[in-house]
Amino acid sequence: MTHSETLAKAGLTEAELSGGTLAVHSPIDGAEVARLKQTDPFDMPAIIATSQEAFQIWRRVPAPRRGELVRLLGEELRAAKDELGALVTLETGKITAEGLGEVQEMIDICDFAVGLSRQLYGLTIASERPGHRMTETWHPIGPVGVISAFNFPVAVWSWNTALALVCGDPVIWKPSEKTPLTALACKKIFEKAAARFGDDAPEGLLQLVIGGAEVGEALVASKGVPVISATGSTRMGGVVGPKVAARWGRPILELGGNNAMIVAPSADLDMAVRAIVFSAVGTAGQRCTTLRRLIVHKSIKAELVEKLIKTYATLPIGDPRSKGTLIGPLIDQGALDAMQTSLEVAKAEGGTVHGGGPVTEAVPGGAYVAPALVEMPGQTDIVKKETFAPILYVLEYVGLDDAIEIQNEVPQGLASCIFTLNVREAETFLSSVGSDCGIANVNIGPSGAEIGGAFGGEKETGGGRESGSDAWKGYMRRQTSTVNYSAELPLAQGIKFDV
Ligand code: UN1
Repeated sequence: MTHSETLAKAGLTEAELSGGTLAVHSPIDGAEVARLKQTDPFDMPAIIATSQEAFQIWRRVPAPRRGELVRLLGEELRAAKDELGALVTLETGKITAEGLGEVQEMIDICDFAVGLSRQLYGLTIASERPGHRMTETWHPIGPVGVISAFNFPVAVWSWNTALALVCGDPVIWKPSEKTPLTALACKKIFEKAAARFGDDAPEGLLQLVIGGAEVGEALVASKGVPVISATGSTRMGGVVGPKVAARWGRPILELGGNNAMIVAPSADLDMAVRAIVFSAVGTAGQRCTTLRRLIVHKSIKAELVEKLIKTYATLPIGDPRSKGTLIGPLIDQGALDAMQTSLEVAKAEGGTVHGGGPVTEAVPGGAYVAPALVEMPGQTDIVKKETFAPILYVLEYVGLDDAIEIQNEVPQGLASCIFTLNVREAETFLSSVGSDCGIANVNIGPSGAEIGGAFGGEKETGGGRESGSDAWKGYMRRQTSTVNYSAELPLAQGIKFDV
């Protein structure tokens, strides 16, 4: 299918795709596929005001009814799955299965949010005073600004939006400048759901703003947007987080990862190899959860490295739309350059690099690259950095305590895992003295998390949680209420204050 056909099938019109200043390229072949009109930063106050007005209406709609809108969104996503998946592939370079998988993740979070819309449970709390009742209630908080990254251009938006909508909050979405087309398509899918929903979905419940830093900064700076959920680099989060906090907003940050796998002597190595390859080279190493460090027991290191080198040599790299391809292109030439620079630094720090070179014969115009396996003498500076590319550093350990120390000794804290058949090792890894990450798995790679769990991590990963579990609480305000149904006025803490 040509790029134009993919765009048309996803419902994007010629008029929408042209006449603007933001050039959009497909990483598949570098072709320019659109010139989008950008949001004028001057319009941001009005956009935020519209969102505030929508909030006044939406917060009054009962939560299960709000859930109905998300149910319809899930239905529309099911109907559009193939076309939207293909557009994700066109715009990010993900292979077809991963493009479709991303849309599936959107459908799944919609289902989750629909169930949630009949819950949003509060608490009753035992009061220390006679004739008193204490409760905790969750209320809508207001407009949520969603700043999303290129690598999961639509799933991460949907995690935030499905929850925000059932929680009673409108959304203003600023997608990555590298992936605005999938955002346009999602906006249209949302509008279909909203049209079916009826009149109680206010105008401006979902607004899309397209552009660069200035547009994002307007969201970040505005008191009219109480929650900013930002996904991207640690550098970006380091700017956004303090700015949001300084105006008393709530940042939900999902930033860089430097995810590791410990492979213990008892590990099922064939299973480990499959998990390593998917999580290290899948999405061309451009997931937040990508496996970047392999911490292998000394006794099995040589065997495992040999198996991996063999498997890496067979991996089909090329057009992500072609059947059988497992590794598509990097997002752009800049990503490829950054990868090559990191490999040079790794060499200078004593690393032995296997693979990792550009694959020029794949598709002209795209930044295709062979995944790299890099044996390192220790956890040097470059290993502690996240390079958003398929580089897997291999380190060696002897005792489990050392392995856990190596695993935790990086600034990031997103995903981690251990391959072992030894229950003591597995439980230690998951315990309070084990992995310090937001995600810790046993006999599963660090990537490809299900939507049902809370997603996010500690340290420079930003501390935010999105998606499942009780992440919805981040999109609501908590209210504690004490009701006195007695004829006395006892004070808490036994204080006497007779007037
Ligand atoms: C991301 O890379 O920002 O766990 C999100 C995973 C996916 C989500 C990744 N479910 O790999």
